[in-house]
Amino acid sequence: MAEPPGDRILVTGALGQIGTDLVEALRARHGTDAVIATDVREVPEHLLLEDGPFRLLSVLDGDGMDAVVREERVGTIYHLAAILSATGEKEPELCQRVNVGGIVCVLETARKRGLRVFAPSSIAVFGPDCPSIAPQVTPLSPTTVYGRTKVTGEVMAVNYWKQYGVDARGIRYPGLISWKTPAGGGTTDYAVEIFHAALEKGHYECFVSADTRLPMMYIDDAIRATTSLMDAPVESIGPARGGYNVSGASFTAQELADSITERVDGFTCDFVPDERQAYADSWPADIDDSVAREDWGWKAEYDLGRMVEEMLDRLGAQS
Ligand code: NAD
Ligand code: AKB
Repeated sequence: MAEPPGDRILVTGALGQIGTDLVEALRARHGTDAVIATDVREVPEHLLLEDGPFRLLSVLDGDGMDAVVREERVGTIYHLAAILSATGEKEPELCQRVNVGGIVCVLETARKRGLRVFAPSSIAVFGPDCPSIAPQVTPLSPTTVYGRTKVTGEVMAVNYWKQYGVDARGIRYPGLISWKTPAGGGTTDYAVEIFHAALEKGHYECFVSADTRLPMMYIDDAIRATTSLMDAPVESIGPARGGYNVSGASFTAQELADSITERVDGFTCDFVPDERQAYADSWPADIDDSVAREDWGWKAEYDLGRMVEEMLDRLGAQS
């Protein structure tokens, strides 16, 4: 492996739901200047990423990525740029181009420049044949284009490790619930939208059925999972390195609505499933994360009640 140009961190897709939180967390740990946020679009005014380095960068621009890595003396890439499931089904070619093309660019840059890589996977790698509590090792037969791109990403990460020694690691994130940035075109977006609707309108029309149960996770747990995995010594990382199962909290859309009703007077929720119901139905209800617990000591801290409290407090304080 080549010597990396430096030890700074580059984050792709930094303006998205996870990126806004992850950049802040990485800057708090490593220093503001050590983390270069990048995205294909300019920083919107309401985001305060301007207090640290930001570069416009498409993950499909291999030469551009290589130049930023050298100029900014990067040693690790957190690769978050992607097209999520609901947008991906509407625009399958874009989804494949960005998700598969992006991981190819990142892994190739890492191979040439000796970088470490974090590249998230998703519960969308599972398909209808998966047991309702998804094991770490099971056939991966996703029905969505997005899910198939995530399986490709996992396989490539493992192959680059085995063939070239690129230390690429990933997590199969559940649906993530956060308050700083809106969710970005996925199936699990209802679990974020419902909080905004509850506080702004007292009502939400949920696009999956009341009994839809999916694995979810609060953003603080997701960020801690990410940094814990990247902090773990390489000897502790096993064959699941391309996509570790991590569990947060599993609940139905009705249970989520009920938990908000307990805390927001008069909140009501209707359930009017649309095409996203089919994607949700193809995913497991819960996750077995025993391998992540064993390999790098993973344990979630937020259950449904704690997460709902925190979301309402944070969003309430913002408005
Ligand atoms: P998001 O949609 O909120 O953000 C993605 C970002 O990528 C956006 O800011 C977008 O501008 C950027 N982007 C799109 N095309 C690009 C390109 N060509 N070059 C550079 N940037 C580009 O997504 P997110 O929710 O933050 O997800 C980040 C990662 O985590 C993705 O890989 C996603 O598959 C994975 N993931 C997310 C969730 C979740 O619930 N948020 C769950 C499982 C996995
Ligand atoms: C989506 O719904 O597409 C994402 C995911 C679970 O990967 N939130």
